[in-house]
Amino acid sequence: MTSDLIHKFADAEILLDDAAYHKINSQDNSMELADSLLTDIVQKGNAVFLLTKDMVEEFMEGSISPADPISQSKLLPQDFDFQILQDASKKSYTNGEIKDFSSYFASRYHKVRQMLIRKHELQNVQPIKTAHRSDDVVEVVGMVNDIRYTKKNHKFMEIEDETGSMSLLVHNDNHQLYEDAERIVKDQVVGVVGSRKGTLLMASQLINPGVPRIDEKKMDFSAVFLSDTHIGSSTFLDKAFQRFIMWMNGDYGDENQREIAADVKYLVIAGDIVDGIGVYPGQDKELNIKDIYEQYDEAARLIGELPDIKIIIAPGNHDACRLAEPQPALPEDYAGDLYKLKNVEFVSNPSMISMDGIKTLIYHGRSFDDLAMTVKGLSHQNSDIIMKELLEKRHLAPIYGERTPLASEIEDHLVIEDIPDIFHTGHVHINSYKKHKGIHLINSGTFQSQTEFQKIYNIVPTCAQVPVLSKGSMKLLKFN
Ligand code: D5M
Ligand code: FE
Ligand code: ZN
Repeated sequence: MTSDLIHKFADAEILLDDAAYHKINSQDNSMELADSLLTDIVQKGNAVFLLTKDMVEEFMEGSISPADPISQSKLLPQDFDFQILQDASKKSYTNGEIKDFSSYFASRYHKVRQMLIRKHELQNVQPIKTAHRSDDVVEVVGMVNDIRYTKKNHKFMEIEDETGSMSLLVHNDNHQLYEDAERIVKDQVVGVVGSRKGTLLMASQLINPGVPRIDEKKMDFSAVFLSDTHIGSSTFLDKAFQRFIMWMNGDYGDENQREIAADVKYLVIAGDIVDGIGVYPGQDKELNIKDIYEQYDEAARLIGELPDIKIIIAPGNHDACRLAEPQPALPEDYAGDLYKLKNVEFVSNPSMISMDGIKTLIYHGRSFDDLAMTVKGLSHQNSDIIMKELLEKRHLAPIYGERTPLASEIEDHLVIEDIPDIFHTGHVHINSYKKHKGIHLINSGTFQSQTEFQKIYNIVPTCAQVPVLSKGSMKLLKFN
């Protein structure tokens, strides 16, 4: 019993102080109390490292109130409890000028640092400037600004905080550490433990903020995930999409599949709804609908044929939106007919929504191109592994200045501050699914067959395969 309690918190990487432990242990329902405390911490996205008696008492008095959602819960006749928890559309946008640069990176650094300094390995973090003079084991938090290899294939990294910069050496004899280092990318914020040798830090540990294991929430409905429909493209699979619409309406599939359809309450679309225009040279030759407004009209016509469930749409890099992330929600000027559908909600890329209490992080996935290109072992085929890596780094697009355009806002909206129950992405046109620490990682593939561009890059899409989280369990329905 006693050790169960301690183990429970240890598994979530949280230490209990003695008083907190006695407080919880003295309750009749100590294990349930522990569970709800952990759930509460996870739901708030607080990377709590040490739980004190005060915190336990505060929780028991119910005085920790959940964060206010941006929009009020909207109750529709079917009783949807839908909330938009995070959306960058309504935040004041800068014009992305250089002067916002330093505040953008400072925001990223401080948000991730807050998570890192709660880790037990980093209880004695010092500024890089003073670390240069320290003789003991050094703990620092820095943003990676350079990665190189020595002639003997050891790894060099330069990290930086507001007080200075420091070079790290990762020796290739230390296999585990070297493996960790190989997954570190430029511009990510990382914790480092090491010993100083002159001006160099010999790293012994590289620490990501990570995510704790979450308890799965009960789900008495089904949610469907789509992305990359590319409506308007000549390679849009209209017949398959028609079958999908029929299934959603209960008119297609076997009995089992129809039963799933009957439970569907939410549909999330993670970008590239239409193919757009002028996205790449010569795109017009591959378009059936060459007018962007008409592409959205067609999207509205198709989505209008779906049953009266809640539909959430975020943009992707083919949509009529600013490209720099965070991308604001689809503009009404372009997607007027979609806006006329009363059951559709428009959110930014990325955004966080709550579907009857199930928190879902939506991100199109543009940064996958950068990660697949940079990190050995990551590829478009395994976006679930990339998603896991991004969660552990607590950032959706850590690499700055490659293929993913990032707006240099005053605040970095791509830090994963709150831990979702579902992480939904698209972009790679290849389905993937994995459960990581209780979080569903879903990539919803595409409704577009292989394009000329994809042939050149040998990208083989998985088409018309729709992931459905049916009362908590993942099903992949095929419409091709
Ligand atoms: O992306 C469709 C697919 O093409 C997806 O697998 C990513 C890949 N893609 C897209 N743009 C690039 C670039 N610039 N380099 C490499 N791979 C890329 P979509 O967003 O639908 O065009
Ligand atoms: Fe796409
Ligand atoms: Zn895309």
